[in-house]
Amino acid sequence: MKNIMNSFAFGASASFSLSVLLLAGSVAQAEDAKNLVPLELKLPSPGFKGTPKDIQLSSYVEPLSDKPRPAMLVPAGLSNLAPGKKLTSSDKNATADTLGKVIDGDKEASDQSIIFLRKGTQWVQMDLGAPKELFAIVLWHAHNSAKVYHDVVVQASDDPDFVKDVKVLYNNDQDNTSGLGVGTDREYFENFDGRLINAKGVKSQYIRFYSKGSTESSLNEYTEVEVYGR
Ligand SMILES: [Ca+2]
Ligand SMILES: [Ca+2]
Repeated sequence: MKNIMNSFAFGASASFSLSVLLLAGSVAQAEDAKNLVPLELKLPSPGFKGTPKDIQLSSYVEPLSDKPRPAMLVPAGLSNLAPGKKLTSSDKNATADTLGKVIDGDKEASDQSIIFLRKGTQWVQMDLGAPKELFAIVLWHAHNSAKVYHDVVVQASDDPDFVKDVKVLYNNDQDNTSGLGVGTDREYFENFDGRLINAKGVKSQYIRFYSKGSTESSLNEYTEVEVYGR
């Protein structure tokens, strides 16, 4: 009988601690919800003008908009975590110096601002050094001409090999040609805005950016990645 009483007392106290934790979590969330601010981005100069040339498009490409993108609301006090972080790639010919250009702050449309990775499904991976809460990611492949990148998939994980605990932040590979799972996001024209991705506060140490060529070339281009978190 004593044992039963003990385990009851333990159970009650554990569930009390859990409630306190959940309450603390929701208080923090409520605090964040009160302090949401528009995410301020510094955009590069537009790289091309006019409507896209006659190019073959998927049925799930988003029309190119000429309206300013609405700002994303994020918790106050975030910063871009990307500068200085370690980058690796599926393309072993890409040196650390080359990959460094993806986080050097230069997101212009000029030739010197763009790096090239080989054909096929390729990725660039960022190691944040420790798990971070991620809220917004901005990705520029190359906006020197009107083109649409294929199989844009952004994943977060605490596993550097992306085998387990993989969280999908974006996936527009609706026909699953890269085999990472059927995406539900849309393809889009690259432009100076970059692609703004809502990471919804997921906590992860590694982020992987996949692509599989564009309507212009089977090579993969990367210009800049920004990661807003804390
Ligand atoms: Ca850059
Ligand atoms: Ca595809």
